[in-house]
Amino acid sequence: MKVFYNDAHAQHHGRHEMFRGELVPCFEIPARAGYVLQELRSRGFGDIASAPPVPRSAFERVHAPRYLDFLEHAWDEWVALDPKNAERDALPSYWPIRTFRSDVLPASFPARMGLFSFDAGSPITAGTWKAASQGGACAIAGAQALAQGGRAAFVLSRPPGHHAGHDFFGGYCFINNAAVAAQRLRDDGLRKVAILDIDYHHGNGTQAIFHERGDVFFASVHGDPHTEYPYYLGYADERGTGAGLDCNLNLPLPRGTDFEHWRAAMGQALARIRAFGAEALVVSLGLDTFEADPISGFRLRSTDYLRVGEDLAAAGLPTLFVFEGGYAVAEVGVNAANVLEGFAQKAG
Ligand code: 7XA
Ligand code: ZN
Repeated sequence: MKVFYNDAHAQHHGRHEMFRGELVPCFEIPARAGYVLQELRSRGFGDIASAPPVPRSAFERVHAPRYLDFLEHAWDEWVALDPKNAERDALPSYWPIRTFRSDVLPASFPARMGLFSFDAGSPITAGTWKAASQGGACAIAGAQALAQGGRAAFVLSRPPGHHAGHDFFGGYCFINNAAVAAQRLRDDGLRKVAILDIDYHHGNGTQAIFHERGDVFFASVHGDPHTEYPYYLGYADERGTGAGLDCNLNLPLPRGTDFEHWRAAMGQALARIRAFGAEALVVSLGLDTFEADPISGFRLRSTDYLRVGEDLAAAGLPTLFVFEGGYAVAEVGVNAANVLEGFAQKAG
């Protein structure tokens, strides 16, 4: 299996995020990707390469130009406000909630920071744009590998992507790698593409990007948003709209769900993807479903991830895995590699 490794990922290294009323060290840290890379190497996944940069127009297929402008220059604007800002991350503190305008682009950097975000948990750092845009390039390379006939590929990148929407960041995500890849598969000629999101957290950004489209099916198995982040999207009654009606499937599960019940939900999602007639599958691969994850609440064990990979391979589709969440840092490498190994063994 080809692995597209984002060798710029460590340039995004947030110091703090706002969590339960205080600034705490970030959960989403470079070591996460390091452990996955190390585990893949030790298991003999030999075909690990970086990806060539892509023009920004590749991201404009799913993201708004004014959002990308903001993201690309955010760090310089932040430091221009006060040279001491170079020593601290940029976090938003104001948001245009209902009744405010979002069509106006304020001159104020803090105001634009809030306009283009939905939480205070996603710091922008000196290397955020470099890392996130190179992650998008890896997603494009992964999609191309599939479009050229590959059975499977893995995008090993951070920051993750599935919470990032058409014009906003949040949930540690800036560029939506899974959405960029799915769009690229469509642009390369595939008629129908499915995205299966198995991260603990609902992929609100991905859902929103494709909600009105009938060519990209989005299915997600995740913690019930009544109690779990991102709270405001991910409910079972969200089925898509217009041409996208019934091309969206949310399967929220209660905190504490074990592998047996989680696996049944994933099976339901795969059955719908089959019925949709997808020609390729993009998997938003979050490993924060693991029993020891510090910010999540499902109960999957390390060996369960082998079965996850097998079930995904049994779907028989060209499959692109895209790394998302997973914060039990020491175990995230084993868990990710187990999915890929289970897939590879079953796919033959
Ligand atoms: O899949 N998404 C994540 O893993 C990020 C969840 C962010 C939770 C933020 C809690 N303050
Ligand atoms: Zn997550």
